Amino acid sequence: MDIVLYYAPITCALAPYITLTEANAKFEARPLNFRKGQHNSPEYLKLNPKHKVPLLIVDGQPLSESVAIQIWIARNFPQAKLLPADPWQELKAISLLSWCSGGIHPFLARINSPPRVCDAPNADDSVRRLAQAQLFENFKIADDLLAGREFFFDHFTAPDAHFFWCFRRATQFELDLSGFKNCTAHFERMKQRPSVQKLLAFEKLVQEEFAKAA
Ligand SMILES: N[C@@H](CCC(=O)N[C@@H](CS)C(=O)NCC(=O)O)C(=O)O
Repeated sequence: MDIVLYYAPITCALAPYITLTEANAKFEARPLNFRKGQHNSPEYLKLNPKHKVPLLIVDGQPLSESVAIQIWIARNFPQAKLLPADPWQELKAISLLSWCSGGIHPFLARINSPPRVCDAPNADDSVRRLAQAQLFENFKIADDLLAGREFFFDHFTAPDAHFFWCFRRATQFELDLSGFKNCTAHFERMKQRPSVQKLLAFEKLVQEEFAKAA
């Protein structure tokens, strides 16, 4: 099986990089340089007209959307137990993945780039303030879910990787995250995992390459 992951530093494509690594999958991570608009190139748009990462190519067939990608990885590498075995718990994990992708990520995107959602003059601060309030409401829910636990389930699963990305993205903005003690502990725990360390080393390398090419 030939697996390619289109990836860009900082982005939510970090999450499938982590789970593919946890699964011990042989895959090629193909970095896209967003600053150079590589995600909008005609070649990439043929693969993903939504011009987004992550994108998984399996034996030449593209699969977009984090949730589907995570389920594909979990199904194809069952030994990694990336989703809980119990059917109900598995659905709870898919629910968490959907929440990260559709319920948390959009607020991070708004904080990162207010003009993408509002072009009224001088609206940036207001967009950021509202997005932060909704982000924090979601982080409070995650903080409660993580109380007294190492992971969302009884072992590391795909939602841990996706939520790790969400929280990490929030740490890159000037936000006071000190109220989310369990999320912070989860974040620190995740950083210790060999898969995450491999990802962070890869990200650094890619960023250095991009800086040279700037
Ligand atoms: N719903 C998608 C969202 C993916 C997404 O928004 N990716 C961002 C990076 S975090 C991206 O590629 N943005 C580039 C663009 O919108 O042009 C998923 O969960 O996979």
